Amino acid sequence: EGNCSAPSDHVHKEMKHCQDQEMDMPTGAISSDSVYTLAFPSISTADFHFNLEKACDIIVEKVEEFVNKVNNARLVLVDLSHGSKILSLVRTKAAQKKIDSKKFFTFVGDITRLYTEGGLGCNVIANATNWRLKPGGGGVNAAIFNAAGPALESATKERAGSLAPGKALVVPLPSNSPLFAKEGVTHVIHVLGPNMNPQRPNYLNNDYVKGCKVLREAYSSLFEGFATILS
Ligand code: AR6
Repeated sequence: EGNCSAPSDHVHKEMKHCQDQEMDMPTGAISSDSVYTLAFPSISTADFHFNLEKACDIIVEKVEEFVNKVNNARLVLVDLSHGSKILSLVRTKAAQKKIDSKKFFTFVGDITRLYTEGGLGCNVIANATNWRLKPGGGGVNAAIFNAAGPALESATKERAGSLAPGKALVVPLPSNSPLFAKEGVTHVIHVLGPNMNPQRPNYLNNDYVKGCKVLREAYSSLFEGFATILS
């Protein structure tokens, strides 16, 4: 078994700019016409300490809403390890809800190396960021800003100086960014989730009524942002 929980025919290049690779695809794979792919991490569930079961319910609810609306796109929830609790919770719940596994699946890997290390072409990736939209700080935010180089920092700054919890910001990646050149990523969507970590700004003090509302809003903003790229 590979590192992908999706059928193996999905682990192929299906992006517009990779159409010359079409013949690599096994029969039965999605027609490679234009399957836009958004890879996203589980927002708020590591450094921001958000409850995993609650996050899982929200992820699957929002994914289901999105995949029912859109045809030429798919969503991939990514985490670093095979032992990822959130991936296994979401996989189980998505299967229960019979979500189409061509339109949504989970994947183990570094979100900055999905194509070069995992063979998964993703043209858009989401970042679980901080309110200042600043590089560093650990987690997926540090990894993405690092891999994308200074081009992402300046492209982000041009668009916004900060982000409110629940909001997302779509940033087209300049073609001189290594993440564009090597991985084929054309856009990064920064998302700020709810924070349940007392050491971080906008701490919600365990208020999960507010927290769940903000996390729902965060995924809505993320998927709406992705939809603007599709249209
Ligand atoms: N590739 C894929 N998934 C990753 C990677 C990676 N390279 N790195 C982490 N994850 P987190 P948050 C997973 O903590 O909880 C930052 O410092 C990780 O296992 O990155 O929203 C920001 O600046 C987890 O499943 O984000 C903010 O201040 C998920 O990504 C704060 O952390 C999110 O973990 C945001 O905290």
